[in-house]
Formats: sequence, structure tokens, C-alpha cells
Amino acid sequence: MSVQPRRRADLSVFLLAMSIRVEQIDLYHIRMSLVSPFETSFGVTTERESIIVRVLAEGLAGWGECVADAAPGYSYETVTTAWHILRDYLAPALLRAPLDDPRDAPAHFRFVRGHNMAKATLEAPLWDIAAQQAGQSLARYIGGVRDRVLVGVSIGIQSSPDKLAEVARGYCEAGYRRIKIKIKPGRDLADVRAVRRAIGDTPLMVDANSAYTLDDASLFQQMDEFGLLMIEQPLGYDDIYQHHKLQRQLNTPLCLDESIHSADDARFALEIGACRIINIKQGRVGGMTNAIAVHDVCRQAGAPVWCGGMLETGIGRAFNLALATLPNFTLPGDLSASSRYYRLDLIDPPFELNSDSTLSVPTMPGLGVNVLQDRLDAVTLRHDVLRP
Ligand code: SMG
Ligand code: MG
Repeated sequence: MSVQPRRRADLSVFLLAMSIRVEQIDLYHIRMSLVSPFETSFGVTTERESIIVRVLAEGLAGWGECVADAAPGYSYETVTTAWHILRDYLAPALLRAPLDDPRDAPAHFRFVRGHNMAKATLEAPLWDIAAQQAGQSLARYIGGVRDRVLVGVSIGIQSSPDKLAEVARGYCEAGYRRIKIKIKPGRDLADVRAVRRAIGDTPLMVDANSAYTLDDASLFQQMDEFGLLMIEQPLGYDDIYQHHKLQRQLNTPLCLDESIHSADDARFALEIGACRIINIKQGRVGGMTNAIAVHDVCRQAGAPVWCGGMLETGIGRAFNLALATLPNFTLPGDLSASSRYYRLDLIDPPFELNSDSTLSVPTMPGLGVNVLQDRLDAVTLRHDVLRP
């Protein structure tokens, strides 16, 4: 007799935990100054614009951050397009119908083609809420296997190779044990040589952000002598095929970033040998669900992955950290300490670098970081509140 009521109670807890009825969505368009300008092959970023989203559901608050930039340099998506897609399409769809699970978000948002960064922004708070409902950290909730994540630093193009070498040495002294440098035509081999000389055998890699063509194959062959960890996205942002032609001429592994938008892209790229490593950014692939799918495809193919960064505040960084606890994230991510990006982060405490070049993964339920509402308000340019 005592079994039945208990079973009924267990079931209701189960049902509660599996449904997310959204009551309110807050969109914040923010702008924050970087501690130093970040130059890539497609431009210089001095201020980061972004969208922070807060979802209220089931008595809980979940947070997310959009990785689109103000300008369409890295991706066609911008803060303005993401705001439009979020406010006019994705948020209304979410306010209309409850989701059982954040893993259903990609299907729920499929009526919008593309706009992965906007979709990821609104999927994120659902993961935060679902993990809180389960009473687990997001890392544990998605099946993460580590409590610290190996990280490196991504350094923008500097005024000269010597200056770059000095900056890279500074980051090594600060404890980063993997250096990534940005390259562009005219600022490549001499930069790599100078940094290699300055940092000894510290793992080093380059990221071209699609600034080259196959005609530059001999340049990349010359990079083989520097023992780089990988060369990231040398060719077209929308190309996979030509990368395989380049990869077969090199000893250094290629890594794809901009070209990979889905698990299918990852499978195709690995199958044709276009790269040996993949950089996973949840924003680029349309959210955590798809990011996990990309991870799983790469793991099955025996290709290691690492977590990319988009100069996120601590909110987006916390998502990245949780993602990077999955087993196949075996290479250091572009996830540096808060102080590498912003003087004041939006979370408390800020992320700090451990002495083993790791960041600690939050352990509190959900995303596990405290968002500082007053700091958020102070950097907000526009705030919209959406309700059913
Ligand atoms: O968040 O540490 C970070 C930045 C890492 O280099 C980084 N990101 O192509 O991988 C990349 C770039 C994209 C952002 S450029 C503004
Ligand atoms: Mg990149």
C-alpha cells in the first residue's frame, strides 16, 4: 500500500523536471571594452557587442550569450540579425509552446533556416534551467568527465613579430601552456618564427580565419618545420573540399572552425580528410545539442576536438567550459581567464587561471555562475522583455 503514493510522487517530480514552460525572455544588447584590441585577418575588435538572454521558467532563471559580433566578419550573423531572429521568431516560438527537454530545441527552431548563433543563444538558458531542475552542474548534466579544462590563449596580430613574441612570452609567464596566434597574408611565417623562438617548445598553433587560398600551399608547407599543434581554418570560410587538398600536402594537422556548422559537416570533413581536428563552438553549430553531436561524430572518427572561443563574457565562457568537459575535448581550448578579455566580467567570481593552465568548471547546479545584474545593466544598450 505504501508503494503506490511514493511512485506517484516520484513520477510527478520526473514530469516537472522534464518540462520547461517559459514565462519571460529578457534580451540585453550589451557592449563591453576589451582589455586590449584583438586583431584577426578580418578586422580589429576593441569593443565586444553581444546579446545576453535571460529566460524565466518553472521558478528558475537561465542565462545565455550570443556569440555574433557587431560586424559580419567571422560570420554572416551579427548582433542586429540575431536580435531580429530572436525577438521576432525564436522567442515567440518558445513562449508559445513548452519544451520537454533542451535537446528538442534544434527541432523546435528548425522553421528558421540558418542563424545558428541566434538559435544557440536561446537554447543555452534551457540547458541552464534543465540542469538546475536536475540539481546538477551543467557539466555533469551533459555527461562531462573532468572538473578542470585545459586552456590556452589566442593572441591577435600585433604591430610587429617582435612585439607578438613579447606578448606571447608574457602569456606563457602568466601560466598559459598553449599559445595560438592569428595570421594573415604578410603576417605569417616571420610571426611564427619569432614566437617559436620566444616560447621554446610550448605548444603553438596558428589561426588564419580563412585568409588564404590553395595557391598558398607552399607557405603552409614551410610551417611544418615549426612543429605547430595545428593550422586553423586557412582556406575559405565556406569551404571543406579544398582543405583536403591542402591537408594532404602537409604534415601539420589542419583544424576547421568556420566551415563546420553541423555534425554532418564534421563527418564529411573528416571522411574526406579535410582536417584532423575540429574546433567546436556551440554558437557556430546552433547550440549545445548540436555541439554534443559534433563531439560524438569526431570521437567516433578518432579526431580530437577543442572548444573555441568568441571573446565571451563569463556567461558564454561557463557554457564553453561545461561543453569542454566531454571526453573527446582532449586539446586545450580558447578559454582564457576573465582578465584576459574584460576588466570587469559579468559574473562573480571571475574565471581565473589555475597553475596547471586550466580553468575550474563551476560545480553549482546549472551554469553555476552568479550573473551580476548591476554590471549587466551598466553595459546594456537596449533591453527588451518578451512574454507569452
Ligand atoms: O574567446 O579567446 C577567445 C577568442 C578566440 O581566436 C579566437 N576566436 O576564429 O577562433 C577564432 C576566433 C573568433 C573570434 S574573432 C573576434
Ligand atoms: Mg578560429
